[in-house]
Amino acid sequence: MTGCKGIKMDYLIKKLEDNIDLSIDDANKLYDLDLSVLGKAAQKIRLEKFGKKTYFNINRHINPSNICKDVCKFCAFSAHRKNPNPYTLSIDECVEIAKNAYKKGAKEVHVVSAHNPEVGYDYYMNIIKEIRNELPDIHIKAFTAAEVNFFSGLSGKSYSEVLEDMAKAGVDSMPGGGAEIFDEEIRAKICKGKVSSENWFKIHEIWHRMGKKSNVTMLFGHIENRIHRIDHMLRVRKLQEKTGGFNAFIPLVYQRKNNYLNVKKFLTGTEILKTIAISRILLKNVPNIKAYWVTTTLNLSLVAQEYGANDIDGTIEKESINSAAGAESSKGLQLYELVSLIKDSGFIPVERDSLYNEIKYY
Ligand code: V47
Repeated sequence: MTGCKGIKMDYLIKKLEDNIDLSIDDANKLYDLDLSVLGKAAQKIRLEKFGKKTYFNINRHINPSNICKDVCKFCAFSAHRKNPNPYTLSIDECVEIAKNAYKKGAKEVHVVSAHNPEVGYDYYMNIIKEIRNELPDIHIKAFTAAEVNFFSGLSGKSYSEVLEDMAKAGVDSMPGGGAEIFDEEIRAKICKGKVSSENWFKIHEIWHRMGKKSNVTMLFGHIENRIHRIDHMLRVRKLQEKTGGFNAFIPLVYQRKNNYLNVKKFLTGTEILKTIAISRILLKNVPNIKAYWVTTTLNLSLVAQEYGANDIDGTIEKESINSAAGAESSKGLQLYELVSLIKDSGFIPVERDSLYNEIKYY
């Protein structure tokens, strides 16, 4: 059997069939395989781990400010020439949003902010403390490694001290943002000055060693190539071998509007599905692969359930970061919609909590 480029790939397919962990060289050849071959191998792993269950949660995103000291070229959310609407929510406003979401059934708030130096370190910690005071049961998933790095600079505290403060304030787990693409050259071109790849991993490693869980994302479909994506996944695999602290890998499809990257090419659906399938194959040690419907689109995330993905994130209620760049996600999704879409595509919708404990089968 051959791959897309006519390269003899029988030995690689055999390794996939035998579920053998792949070397860097083999991993770099995966994209040359046909989508159907990758899909079959990824789906085998997904079905063994989860059967036909697809996870989602009922959550609410809160973005306290869009004023940012960083200048990531792909970002349409932070206030700049293409998005001239700066805002900073008060702590009370953040708490009110969380309380309203909780009343409507949200079990998680996902708090991520732009890096606004004007409001000070205590503002960020107090948002968490106040939400925790008002809502002792809600899961607070908050602050990416990029924010931890920013908080460290702002306060003069070490990463460990910032992470301890976050945990004391009430953060339960960390989201996977700020990972972008780990290759240092590409990173310098798209988000110079942001947390380095090395420090992104350092922060997650410290968090994991505190007994906490986190996620990891990968922003793709911009100026990176396939080798950079494989390298990104293998770096994740390596830390996971050491700590086991990642809950989910989340490939984020780059959205092109209102930002300064000026990418002309479009990713095909095949390339997106191949990337999801490859992540399932290479990251056997990360339990969950999330096809985040916001950037994958709803339709393709439903298809991705057949290519290794077992999670499609949640109802979200209000989404600001990706919708600013063109994603159709500003108002989130209704629970009944999410459930019936998963059911109609032949899978079993299972509401999970933020740590992937099952809450309800639909
Ligand atoms: O780090 C910014 C990305 C991320 C664009 O952990 C963009 O459960 C696409 O990390 N096109 C923040 N993506 C969102 C995030 C996340 C989302 C959902 C779930 C979880 C989780 C984490 O959004 C940023 C950046 O990589 N982003 N701009 C854009 N134009």
